[in-house]
Amino acid sequence: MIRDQETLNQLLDTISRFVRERLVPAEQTVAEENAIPEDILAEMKALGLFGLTIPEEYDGLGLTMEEEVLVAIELGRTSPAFRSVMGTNNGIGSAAIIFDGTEEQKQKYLPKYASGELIGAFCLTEPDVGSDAAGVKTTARRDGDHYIINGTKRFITNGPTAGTFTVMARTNSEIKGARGVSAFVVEAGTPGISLGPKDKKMGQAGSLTCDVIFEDCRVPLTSLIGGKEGEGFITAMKVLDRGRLHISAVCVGVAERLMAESLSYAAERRQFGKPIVEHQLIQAMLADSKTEAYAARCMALDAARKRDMGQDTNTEASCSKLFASEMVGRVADRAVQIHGGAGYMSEYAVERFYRDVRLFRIYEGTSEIQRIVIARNMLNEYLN
Ligand code: COS
Repeated sequence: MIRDQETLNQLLDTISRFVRERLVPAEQTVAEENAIPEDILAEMKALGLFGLTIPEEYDGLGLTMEEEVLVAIELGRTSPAFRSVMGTNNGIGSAAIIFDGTEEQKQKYLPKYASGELIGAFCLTEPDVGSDAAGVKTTARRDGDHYIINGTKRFITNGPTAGTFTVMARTNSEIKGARGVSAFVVEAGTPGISLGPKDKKMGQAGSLTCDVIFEDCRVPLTSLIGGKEGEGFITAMKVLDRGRLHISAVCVGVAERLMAESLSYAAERRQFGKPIVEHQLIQAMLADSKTEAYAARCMALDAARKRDMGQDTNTEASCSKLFASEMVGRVADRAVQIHGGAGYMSEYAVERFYRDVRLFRIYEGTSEIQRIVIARNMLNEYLN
C-alpha cells in the first residue's frame, strides 16, 4: 500500500513516462510481431509492474484497489497487450492464492509473481464452459496423496508463457454445480500438461492465449488452493470481482488515449476551410466520449474506494465493468469516425484499438453476465 500521496504520485508519474516513452513507440512492432520485446519485459519487471497487487510481505507493492485503479488507467493509455502480459500476475493469475491460498502456497509463489520470474495464468474457461462457470468439466480425482487432473482449458491468457496455472476442476462429481469445484495451483512442466497452438485473435496482438490440456496430470495434495475442496468456484468469483474493477480502469485509460488521438487528429485535419475540431458534429463526438469516460472513471474509483473500506462490491464491480467496457467500445467507434478514412487504415493507432477494445465486453465476464449479477443482487436486496 502506498502510504502517502507524494509516493503514489511518483509511481504514477514513472508509469506514465514509461508508457509514453517506451511502450507507445513499441506498439506497432508488438502488433506486427505478436510479441513483447524482451528488453521491455525486463524494464517492466525492474519497475515492479508484475507485483503491483502482491502484498508487501511477499515482495510486491501491495497497492490498494484505488491505487491499482489509478495505475491501471495509466497503463490503459497504450496497447492492452502490455497490460495483459503482467495483468495476470497482478490479478487473475495470483489472486486465488492471495485470497485463499495456504501460507506455504503464498510463500512459494507470490514473491516469484511479484518479480515476474514466474507468470501466473487463470484456467476457468473450457471448450463447453464459458459464462456458466459453475459447470466446470475438468476433473481432479483424488488418488492417495495426489490429485489426477483431466480436462481442457480454453483461451488462457499468458498460457504459452505461464509458470503456474490456477486451475478450477471438479473434485466431486456428485455435485454438479459450484460446490463440486476446487481450485489448484499447477506448475507448468508437470507431466500431463500440454499447450495448444497460440490462438489467432481479432486484436490484442502481443497478448498470447492458448488451450491448456491436462491428461492424467498428477499434482500433490499441496496444490489444492487453501487445502479445502469445494471452494474453487467461490475463489474464482472473488478473483473476478477484483479483476472486473481492474478491467474497468484499463477501459478508462484506453478511452482517454483514444480521445487524445482523436483530438490531435481533429485539430490538424482541415476540411471546409478549417480544422475539423471546429465543426460542431466532431465536437459532439468528443464531448460525448469525454463525458462517458469521466463517468466510467468515477465509477471505477468509487467502487475501488468502497472495496478498500471492506464493503462487498460485487454489484459495483459488475456495474463498473459493464459501463466501462461498453463505453470504450463507443469511444473507439467515435475515434475511428473522427479519423474518417484514415481511421480505417492500420497506420493509425485507432484502427488497432478499435479491434483491441472489443474483448473488454467479453472477458472476465461478458456484459450479459454483468447484467445478470447486478439484477440478481438487486433482487436479493429487495427480498431480504
Ligand atoms: N464472491 C463470493 N462468492 C460468490 C460470488 C462472489 N462474487 N459470486 C457467487 N458466489 C458464491 C455464491 O454465494 C454461492 O455460494 P454458496 O454455494 O455458498 O451458496 C456460489 O458462489 C454459487 O454462486 P451462484 O449460485 O450465484 O452461481 P451461478 O452458477 O448461478 O453463477 C455467475 C454465477 C453467472 C455470476 C458466474 O457463473 C459467472 O460469473 N460467470 C461468468 C464467468 C466469467 O466471468 N468467465 C470469464 C472467463 S474467466 S477470465
